[in-house]
Amino acid sequence: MTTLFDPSNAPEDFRAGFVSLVGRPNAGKSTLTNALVGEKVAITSSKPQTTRHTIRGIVHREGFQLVLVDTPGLHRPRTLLGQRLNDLVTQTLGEVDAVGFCIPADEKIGPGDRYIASQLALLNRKPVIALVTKTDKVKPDAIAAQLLAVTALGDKVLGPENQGAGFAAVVPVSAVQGHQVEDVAKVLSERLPLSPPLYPDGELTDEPELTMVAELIREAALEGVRDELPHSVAVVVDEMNPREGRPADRPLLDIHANVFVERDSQKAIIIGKGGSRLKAIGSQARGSIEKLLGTAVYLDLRVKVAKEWQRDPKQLGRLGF
Ligand SMILES: Nc1nc2c(ncn2[C@@H]2O[C@H](COP(=O)(O)OP(=O)(O)OP(=O)(O)O)[C@@H](O)[C@H]2O)c(=O)[nH]1
Ligand SMILES: [Mg+2]
Repeated sequence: MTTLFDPSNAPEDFRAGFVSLVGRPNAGKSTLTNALVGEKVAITSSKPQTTRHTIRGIVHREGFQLVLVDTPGLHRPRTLLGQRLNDLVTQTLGEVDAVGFCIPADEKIGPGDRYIASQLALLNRKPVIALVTKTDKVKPDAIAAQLLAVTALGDKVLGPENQGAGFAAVVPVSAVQGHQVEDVAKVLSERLPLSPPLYPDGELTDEPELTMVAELIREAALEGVRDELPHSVAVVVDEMNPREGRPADRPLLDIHANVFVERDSQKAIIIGKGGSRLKAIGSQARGSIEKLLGTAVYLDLRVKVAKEWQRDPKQLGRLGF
């Protein structure tokens, strides 16, 4: 039975709204998004600048619905792509009810964090909650020291002269160990306006399937590559069709996708010796796509060179940026 989405019967004290997660590249925003949503809606990797578009992850809890907006890491841009990603984050910040500022527990606060804090200070009293991520990576005394340092950063940058009173809260969390994740949900929810739910129960993201499939392929391609190569990889799904003539109880989905890199040398790396790396990418991606879609998949991957696409406005457009 399908029930129509009817938000009108929500309790009067129900809260719903948008919270953007921001922070330096690699701070753990997407991992935390997935932990809060309870399913993988955003790809993650140890390479900085993994996320390249805003991703909505919907957190359903009793009494509130939190729409998380995972964003690309804010950084000093070196390419047109980097510039566009930063612009996207700034634009997102204007549209949310509160901001979760992710700062890893295992790295000293740096110029990148101070720059982001100064940008958040411009938001005119929008509540900013600092989230000290990856607490499982350090000892308790280091967590305590980082909480103090983060609080001091907030007091300095979001202090009275900036029309604020520091961070609205500072919460330590480990998304990987699931430690304090619910505390994060609760603290963020307190900043949401009274509102009926915005999405039907059970809807976890508004990412189109095609985008999620392309992202899972990119995630697989990022594994094991180094240096500039992760930044050079882009994936476009050309076709996704049910195979004709399959028995109804054993459907198969044909997916044709292109993996773009910027140079011939990178193409050789992605393909690997005798095609070995491409094969590994394909089988890892196929596994995660099958898990996402719940159906068997035939995945056809091609590797193509799009010269210097990160700097080329025309190519960026073609790749969806
Ligand atoms: N140990 C540990 N590692 C974490 C935790 N959260 C994230 N990581 C790791 O940190 C790396 C970066 O995580 P992401 O979630 O992709 O970071 P991000 O902030 O979304 O990065 P960008 O999209 O590049 O801006 C990955 O290797 C994660 O596995 C955590 O709670 N504990
Ligand atoms: Mg990310």
